Amino acid sequence: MSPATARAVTNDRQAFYDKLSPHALAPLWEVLKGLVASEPKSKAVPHKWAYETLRPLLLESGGLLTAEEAERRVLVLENPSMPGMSRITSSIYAGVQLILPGETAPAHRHVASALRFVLESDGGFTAVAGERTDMRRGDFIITPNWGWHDHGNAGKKPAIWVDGLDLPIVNLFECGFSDHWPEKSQPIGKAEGDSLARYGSGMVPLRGGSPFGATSPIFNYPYEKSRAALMAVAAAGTPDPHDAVSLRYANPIDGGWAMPTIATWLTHIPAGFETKAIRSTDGQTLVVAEGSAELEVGDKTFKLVENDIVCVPSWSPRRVRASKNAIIFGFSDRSAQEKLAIWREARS
Ligand code: 1HN
Repeated sequence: MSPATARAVTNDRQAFYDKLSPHALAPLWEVLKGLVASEPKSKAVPHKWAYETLRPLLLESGGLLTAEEAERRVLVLENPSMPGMSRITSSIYAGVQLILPGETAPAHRHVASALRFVLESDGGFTAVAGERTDMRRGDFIITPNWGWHDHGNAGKKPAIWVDGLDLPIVNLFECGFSDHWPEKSQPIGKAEGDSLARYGSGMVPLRGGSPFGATSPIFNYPYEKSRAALMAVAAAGTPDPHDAVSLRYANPIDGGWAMPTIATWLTHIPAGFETKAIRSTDGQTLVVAEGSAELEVGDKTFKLVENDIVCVPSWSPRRVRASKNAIIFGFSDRSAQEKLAIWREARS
């Protein structure tokens, strides 16, 4: 085709496209390749939030407004490639929350499910659907969809934790509702430890499922128990080449992920151990609970120490090497992807 003919064809096509748009029509062939990629190209970029940088800024926010004024005093972990979109990966929201001694984050509920991974707490507590639980470092705590929840701090030091929510998923489907309890705190109708006693010892009540529907009936998986299990498994065998030593948090009713939309797990990497590259379609957020490690994500390498947070976009190859015995808490949208039968992984 001569350049003049090519120009004429382009002009004809453009003239045609201009006729389409007033009728809310568009030519698929101009966008097809972007819509159906040969493999995922995440909008998110790999990024590390160093706790050393983040913590003083979070504490500074504590001098500006109370937890009650803020409703939730949180610094959002914003993926640098998606500023203003309140998400750490394309489908998951994450933030770091602060409750100072004596403060209350008032009771509310929403369709979005939330998880907490506790970084600092000496008297921090949360109440979920009528049961209170102490928050201790390393605890994985769930706020199920539509469950009332409020947080407090009866201690003398700041309580700080990582929040993960499925908000981008709920908002994609446009099914978000929320509601406020008339008072600051909800009434407590259950004994502390009730859910763990009923569901957390390899036994469950003879009748009935989870009071939280598709979400695990256990709402605090204490670090003490999870860590002991992980380290016993580590002591009993050799680490997996790709997963090191990993256990996932399970719903005791059906053995599935603890939350219907968010997958959560705990990984131990022994000092000196290096995993082989692996990638999966779930965008991941990793929080260093113990030790230190180097994490390779695509062409970036992050040096990680305790409480550092890093995100791994969908389909980015990842590899980790522990410089000191490390324990990492991870969460992602894998739970939702598996239910929709779209999750994939590839190991090298
Ligand atoms: C929320 O309810 C909490 O309950 C934390 O602690 C973070 C971010 C967006 C929307 C709701 C909480 C949140 C949130």
